[in-house]
Formats: sequence, C-alpha cells, structure tokens
Amino acid sequence: MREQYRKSAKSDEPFVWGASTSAYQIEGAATADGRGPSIWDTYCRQKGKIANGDTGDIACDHYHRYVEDVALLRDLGVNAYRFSISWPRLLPRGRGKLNPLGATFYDRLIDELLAAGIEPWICLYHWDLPQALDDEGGWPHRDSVGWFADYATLVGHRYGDRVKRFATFNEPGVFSLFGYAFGWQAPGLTDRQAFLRSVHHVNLAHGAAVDALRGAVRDAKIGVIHNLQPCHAASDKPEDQAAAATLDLYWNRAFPDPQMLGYYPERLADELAPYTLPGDLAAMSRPIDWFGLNHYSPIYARADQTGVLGFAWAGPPPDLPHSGVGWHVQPEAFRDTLIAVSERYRLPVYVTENGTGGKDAPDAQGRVADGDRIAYLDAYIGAMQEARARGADIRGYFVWSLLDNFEWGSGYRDRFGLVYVDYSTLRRIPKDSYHWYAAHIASDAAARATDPHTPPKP
Ligand code: GCO
Repeated sequence: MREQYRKSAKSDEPFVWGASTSAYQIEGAATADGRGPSIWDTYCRQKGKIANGDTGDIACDHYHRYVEDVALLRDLGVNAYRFSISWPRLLPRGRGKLNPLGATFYDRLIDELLAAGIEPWICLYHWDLPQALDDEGGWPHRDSVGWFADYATLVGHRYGDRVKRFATFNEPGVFSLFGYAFGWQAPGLTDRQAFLRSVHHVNLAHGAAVDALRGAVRDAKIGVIHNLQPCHAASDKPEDQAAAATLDLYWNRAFPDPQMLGYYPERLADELAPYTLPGDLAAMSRPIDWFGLNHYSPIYARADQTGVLGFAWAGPPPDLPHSGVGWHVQPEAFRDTLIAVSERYRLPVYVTENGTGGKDAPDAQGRVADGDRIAYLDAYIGAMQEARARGADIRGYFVWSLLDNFEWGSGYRDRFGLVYVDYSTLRRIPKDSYHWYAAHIASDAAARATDPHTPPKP
C-alpha cells in the first residue's frame, strides 16, 4: 500500500491524464499538400544514419488518419493530448508564405480533439527544423531566434482561439547534444562551437517565443519541455566522474537554469560568453506557467577525449533492471527528479513524456500482450504519486506514446506506443497497456467524482 497522500492538492484543476506524440514521428505525408523538408527528412537520407534505412515519409500516416487516432484518444479517456506542429508543414521555407493546406490540417486536428472533449497541447518544436533554415545557418545562427519567434506568432494567431496550452521546445538538451555534438541526430554535426551556439540561440528563441505567444494568445498557459535524468559515471575513475558531471551540465542544466532561473551554470557561462550579448539572460528567462518533464531512465557517461565535448555516452551496468530497449529502469530516480524539479524551478510540473520501449508484436489471436510496459507504467505512476505525496506540485501525466512511431535513429524497430502500428498496413491495434491505462484513468475519475480533492490514483 503506497503512502497515504495529503488531501490538500496544490490546485483545484482536475489532474491531467494524457498521451503525447510528435509530428515527424507519426504524421508521414512528408511531401503532401505543400509540406517542405525538415532536417530530419534530409538526415534520414544519409546512408547508415537510421536503422533499416527507415524514414518519416509515411510513419503512422497520422496526417490522413487523425480522425481514427483522435477516436483512440477519446476511447482511452484522456483529457489532454500533446502533439507538435511540423514547422515546415506550416512554413515550407521556414518563414515567409504560410502553406494553407498545412495550416488547415492542424485546424481539423484541433477541432476533432475539442469535439472529443480533449484539450489540445501544442509543442512548437519537436526537432524538425525546416531544411531551408538549416541552409541559412540553423540554430547555430543567431537569426534563428527571430525565425522561431515569427513562427510562434503565426501559430498563436492561427490556433490561439482554441488552444491555450503551448510548449516552446521539446528537449532542447537532447536535440542540441545529439544533433550538434554527437552527430547522432539531425543535422548530424560533431562541432563544439555549433553546439554551444545552438544552446545559446535555442534559449534565446525560447524567450522570444514566450513573448510572441503572450502577445498572440490571451490567457495562454506557456511552458517548455525538458528531459531531465540523473547522470552517472560509467566507473569510479575520476575521468568518468568528470564525464558524468559534463553530461549533467549539458543535459540537465544548460536550458532550464537560464530559462527559469535567469543564469547559466558558471562553467557554461564562460563557454557561452563569446555568443552572449547584454540583455540575453533577461530575454531568455521570461516567466512561464508550467514545466514539462520528460523522464525515462538514469543515463551514463564515460571519458572520451576523441569526442568534441570530451565525453561519450555509456550504457547502464548490465546487472541493473532494464527495459526492452536497454534503458535502466529505476522509478525512484523519476520520483527524486520530480521532487527536485518542483523545488528548484517552483512551477507546476506536468510529466509530458514517460513510457518504455520494446519489440512488441501481436500473438496468433492478434493481441499485443505488453506486460512489461504495464509494469513500467504502474511503477512510474506510483513513483509520481510518491513525489506528489512528498509535496511536489505535479498536475498531469502524459504517456509516451499513443502510437508506435518513428523512434529517431532506431527507426521503427523500437516500439513505445500504447497502440501497436502494423507498418505494412498502418492498422492500429490497442495493446494490453492501452486498456490498462484507460482503466487507470477511469478509476481515477470515479474516485475524484466522489471527492474532487482525492489525489490521483496510484
Ligand atoms: C525523446 C523524444 C521522443 C522519443 C521518446 C522515446 O524524449 O527522445 O521526446 O520523441 O521518441 O522519448 O525515446
């Protein structure tokens, strides 16, 4: 029996139970109706970058199947759905002329969600920078700040009559490290200065987008989504300990600290001094309304002087519990991260991604028995409730993900969905975890119907 929870909730809002996806990972229709290329369309065509040579050209074909997918969300019983806007679908060249057909797709998706009683949560940027802007310098170029602010203004004006929840970025710590230093993600660079410039300009772009959305959408609730995870050394060797500290600096501190506290960690302030102008820290730390936390697993680093940042990624010790995709499973790390985030940044926290990957497949009867995912979700939701019981101001939980989808460098090999996608037919099959999550939400709703201050079900 888990700890008893304090009756007092930090808010009278109903706890948000949701599911998350992202544009490039599910939409497909990569050249349909005027969409322009993103850096991921380009990166997927670089030989050897993506498992099995997979691309997001078709993905889950959500672009044409969104009505069916919203019905899956409705039957799941979620009260919110977090998705991202494909910047190059709205602005094929990244700026300038709006693509009306692309804009209409999101009108229809939002209207379908609202008709189903599901609150739309828009994330402006989930890694798919328009290729045309990368050609002009991309995030390493300071003009990217203005490009992003103009895009945010467009989205706010177009959808702000129906959407009030906006996130500026998804996981800037991940796409900057993997895309500009490690070369594991689009645009595939291993360039220390490009990485550092991107860190600073993405922080500035976040602040500029907050200003833009404030100006475009009355009563907007603006947040940002960060993946925060404990960073451990691959060994007790001092050089590996130093590697873990560097990973922690870039992964966990380089974005939330300046955005929410108004300053860079000292070492990073020194590294970014060449790119920092007077007023920059104030411009990136505009007040926001909520903190989106993505969390999966502790992560590991080892020293590597051949790497542009002097360290390399390491896997977890093989004897620790791990998921179907090899990530360390440790719910306590999630609990402690939630408490630390709530205390450090003093904002309402929404878990905007949590889930686990595997190699799920239907059995002879067509059932997808993903017991491992149910066990993971049960343990991590329980850890979240323990964090709440200890005073963390947590107001929602979004599973990653509604659908199996394009898992970046792993292509379609690793499956994270509550719903299985047969990529040969695009048929959707709700997994056992889909039904488990639906029952969980329903029982929580029933409990709250009798006592609205009942904390969400463990
Ligand atoms: C991330 C991204 C998602 C991933 C998910 C599983 O956190 O890396 O936001 O796009 O698909 O986390 O890796």
